[in-house]
Amino acid sequence: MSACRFLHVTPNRPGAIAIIQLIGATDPVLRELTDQESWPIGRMRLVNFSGIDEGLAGRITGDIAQLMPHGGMRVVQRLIAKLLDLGVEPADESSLDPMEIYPESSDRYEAIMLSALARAQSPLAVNLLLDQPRRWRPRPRLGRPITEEDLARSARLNRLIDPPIVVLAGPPNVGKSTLSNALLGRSMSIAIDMPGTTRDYTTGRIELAGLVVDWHDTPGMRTTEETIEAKAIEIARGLMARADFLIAITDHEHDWPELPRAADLKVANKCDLSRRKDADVNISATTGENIETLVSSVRDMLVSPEDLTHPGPWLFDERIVSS
Ligand SMILES: Nc1nc2c(ncn2[C@@H]2O[C@H](COP(=O)(O)OP(=O)(O)OP(=O)(O)O)[C@@H](O)[C@H]2O)c(=O)[nH]1
Ligand SMILES: [Mg+2]
Repeated sequence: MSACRFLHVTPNRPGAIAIIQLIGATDPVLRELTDQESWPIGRMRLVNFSGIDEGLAGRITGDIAQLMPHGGMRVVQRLIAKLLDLGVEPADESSLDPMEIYPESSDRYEAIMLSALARAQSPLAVNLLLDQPRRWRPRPRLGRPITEEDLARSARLNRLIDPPIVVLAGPPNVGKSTLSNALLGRSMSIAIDMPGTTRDYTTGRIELAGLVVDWHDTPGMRTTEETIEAKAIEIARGLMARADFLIAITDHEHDWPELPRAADLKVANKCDLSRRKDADVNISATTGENIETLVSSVRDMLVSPEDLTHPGPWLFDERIVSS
């Protein structure tokens, strides 16, 4: 059965239905997995996947089949474990023709779009990606060369597919972890009234008004004798330097932090106690005041409303150009 490979084509997060594509000699795998003997091409049927879940399965072409279990992470993990047990190896998506992975698509433009849709992390990517085949098909639409402006806009829009890195940096005790926890809606890092509470940086993937980002809380920037904390601050500085978006945060009692590069946004926390005039936005992580404004500012600066509504083509995958 080694001639068959699998590819999980729906995004790697919970959904209603997951799709796992089988490529190659699918027939024996389908038989083994479902206890159903005959697999005519073009017929989907309800099956039991080895007691793991009930779902749809069928052969789309001679060498492509689809398994559609429920989209819970656990079900998908167990089904993939079963496939590995059966000797079905994961396929390397980049080595496959998109039409092979998405045989239901009407052309290569649509197939490449579907592969981006499966990888895209941000809800805001969906409608924009769905419209891309229409924008890229040579006739009658894209009757012009790709411009520098298209490329720059595309690089920004790609943040809808690969989450950008957002880093929060500031002195100890100004409320970095409280803000991070409020945004995450769960306890990501320990926030207490003691400078130096966060000693290593913690990360969480969060959605900011439709844009998914990798959010990094960092330890308060200070000079310290403690080796581990000093090391953590050093690592955090490296992260700040390569962040897609750097937020400087302070409060009325502290200065702005010295950062390895200019901050993209200056946030003053604890506005319930006192405000700062030299901040771009005053917030309170504990009362929630202006948190929505902060969220939409970061979103708009990373992926602007102009980019989202621009009618031009989005170069979301190199392969779309040579289609
Ligand atoms: N009044 C008020 N207190 C806040 C606010 N945000 C955080 N605090 C308090 O400030 C203290 C420090 O908060 P943390 O979130 O731990 O601060 P931090 O910046 O992560 O601190 P380190 O990890 O030590 O760098 C806690 O007692 C919080 O409850 C706010 O908006 N208003
Ligand atoms: Mg902290």
